[in-house]
Amino acid sequence: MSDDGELDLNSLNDEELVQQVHDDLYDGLKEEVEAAVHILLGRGWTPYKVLTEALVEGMRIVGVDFRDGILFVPEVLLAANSMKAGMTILRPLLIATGAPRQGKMVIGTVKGDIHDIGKNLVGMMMEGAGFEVIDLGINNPVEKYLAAMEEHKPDILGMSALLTTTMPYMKVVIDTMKEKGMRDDYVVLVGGAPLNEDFAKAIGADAYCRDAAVAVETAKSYMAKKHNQLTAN
Ligand code: B1M
Repeated sequence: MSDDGELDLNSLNDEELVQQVHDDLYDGLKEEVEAAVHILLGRGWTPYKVLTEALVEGMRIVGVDFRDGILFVPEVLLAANSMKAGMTILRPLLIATGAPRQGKMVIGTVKGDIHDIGKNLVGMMMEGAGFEVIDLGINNPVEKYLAAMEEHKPDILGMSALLTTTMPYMKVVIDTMKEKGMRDDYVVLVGGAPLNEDFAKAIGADAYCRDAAVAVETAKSYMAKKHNQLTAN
């Protein structure tokens, strides 16, 4: 504690500081979260370690208490804004890896759903792995996905859904792609907390991605397959 009673984040060891980030995220203290992210980076933590151990884990705890009715939407919004502020610091570091160009992805959260933290994280990690990412934001109707595919000609379409009520909309998008005869022109990757492999298979997606790291690995392996097919022809 400093003389004015404020907690000096620098005085905490790494473990205490990460615990403090979880608490500050929970309390929606954006500036404290930002300060701690800078401190951890200054101590040599990789951006990915800060992201997963401090921010994502903090948000997981928020999610548990949201589910249990201990936290409500306004508090969770503050926590989400603090998380986003931390991610804003990490983004340029995560994307500046100099990875060779891999391919292009259009990604967006489906219609009716405004959750975007996971999608943003996937976008950041994909950029870091060398993908060009076109982020359509939240609440996307099928028309918006189709228009973006037409305009940007990506290799991959990524869709995110965090609600059991919005995840079926992914099938609407895939079915429309089939109707238009364009399904096989794209790799469709889906993700979001309520999804699983079986669901992805049932709706006709190419793969379910449990988290951002899996999304990157899955996208890379599809790009390698595509490359091999092109060179074989
Ligand atoms: Co919402 N919410 N929320 N929420 N919210 C959940 C999802 C919920 C599980 C909470 C709970 O009850 N435990 C629950 C859904 C229940 C269900 O459907 N089964 C829920 C609910 C009910 C709601 C509202 C309906 C609440 C209400 O109004 N009464 C409402 C709905 C609004 C809407 O969308 N129409 C609502 C609103 C909100 C806030 C606005 C307050 C806020 C969102 C702020 C924002 O995103 N800008 C919010 C938040 C923050 C959450 C929780 C707490 C955290 C989500 C998050 O950001 N996680 C969440 C609880 C939870 O998920 N356990 C919850 C961190 C993030 C890094 O993880 O998003 O899972 P995640 O992303 C991961 C993977 O899933 C994967 O990779 C990411 C990174 O590793 N992934 C992909 C995600 N998308 C991918 C796409 C890909 C690949 C991988 O494409 C290739």
